[in-house]
Amino acid sequence: MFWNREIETIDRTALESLQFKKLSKALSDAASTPFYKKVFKENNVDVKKIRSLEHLKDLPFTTKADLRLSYPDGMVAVPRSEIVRMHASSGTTGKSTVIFYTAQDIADWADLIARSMMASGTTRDDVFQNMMGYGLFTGGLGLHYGAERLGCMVIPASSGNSLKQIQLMQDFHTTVIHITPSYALHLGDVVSEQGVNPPDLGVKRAYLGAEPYSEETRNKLQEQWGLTAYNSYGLSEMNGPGVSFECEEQCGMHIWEDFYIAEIINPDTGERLPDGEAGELVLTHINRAAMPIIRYRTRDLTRILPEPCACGRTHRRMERIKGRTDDMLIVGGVNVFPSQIESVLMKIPEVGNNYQIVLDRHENLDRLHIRVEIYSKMFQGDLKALERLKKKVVEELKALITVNPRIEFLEPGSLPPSTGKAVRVIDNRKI
Ligand code: DLL
Repeated sequence: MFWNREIETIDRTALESLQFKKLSKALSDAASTPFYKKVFKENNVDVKKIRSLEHLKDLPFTTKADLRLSYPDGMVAVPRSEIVRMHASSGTTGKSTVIFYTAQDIADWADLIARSMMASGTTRDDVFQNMMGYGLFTGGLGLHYGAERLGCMVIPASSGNSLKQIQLMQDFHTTVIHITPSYALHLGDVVSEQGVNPPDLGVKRAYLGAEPYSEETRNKLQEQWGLTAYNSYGLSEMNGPGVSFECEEQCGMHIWEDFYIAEIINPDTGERLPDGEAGELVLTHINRAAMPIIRYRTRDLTRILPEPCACGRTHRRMERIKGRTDDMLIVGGVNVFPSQIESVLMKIPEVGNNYQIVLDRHENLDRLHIRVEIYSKMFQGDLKALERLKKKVVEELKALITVNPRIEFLEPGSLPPSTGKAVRVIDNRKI
């Protein structure tokens, strides 16, 4: 199903010339902002000399630190009176980063989300329960406006308050949900505790995003809830959700290339990599009047899949995010991504829905400690069964990450539940 067949299936040559037209406008808008005026001058960039998409790679990157430096409005390209909304990222370290939108930017974003949701079959007949936080975070309002644009009935539930969520699902026959994967795992458990079988709620489709998760977690959630789950990727700096979305094929997320120019770079050297190679995603927003951002280093690691998709859309897809350049753990010299640990845990049926990775240093040696909730029935059996399970978890983890972890089994509900973005890693080594 297409929201805008013409743009979604546009041929690549036409798409590239549209991208170039929009890029030229974004660059001249950017050049009018205090931040880019300075950066372009320092780097001898004359935006008028950028005559093809290829030249983009000669421009400097923009980083999260740059956004902080230009806080609050050093990257704004329109008069204050044209701005109708701002969002901000959570900013766990330092100042948060603020993003601004004109009325047209908000309308365009809503249209993009409507396109994204329809790509997996959501229509005006659906009841859409939005369980992402409303407020400065983009997850709530971002999909809200898009779902309304599509014509769904929207339940602006926001995150948390699980019993209320379940009641809303039951009373209003929710068919589509938007939720972080960690909250979906937790909510599924709460539904079962209420004596309800999650598939009986009748939810058909889930949009999962805002945090990294593995294919195994998707499979687990699909089974637990009896629904089809689609991956959705975005970041505040690029509007929020809607940068890329999965279609009905569920095999990678279409990057909406009429809004964003995507590049993959080697995170160490900054050099651009060809399609198919894994590296850091760099995005240029070419469709936001209030705040153009050029070559933004997302820190997210992925690959671009250039092969055509069976759905007929010509916008290239990106693979599930493998991790962030800054969430890679180095344990005793070995690089470990939390997503690797999750992929092992979530395919073991006895393992429950929550886990935590704790790193310590003892006598100068790194120790990886994984605290895992397992289903209560495992604690009712004999100790030997628990030992066997522990051995299995350790062996499977060791085979993938080559580090020997210490595993601690916990009863369900022992770890703090997540209602938004989960905090999975506790690194005590820095202290
Ligand atoms: O999380 C926007 C969003 C909301 C996306 C709802 C999808 C759904 P930020 O708070 O700025 O924005 O965080 C952005 O979250 O750079 C990724 O590291 C991570 N992230 C977002 N979506 C995914 C995903 C929103 N599907 C940061 N898979 C990004 C993995 C994701 N990581």
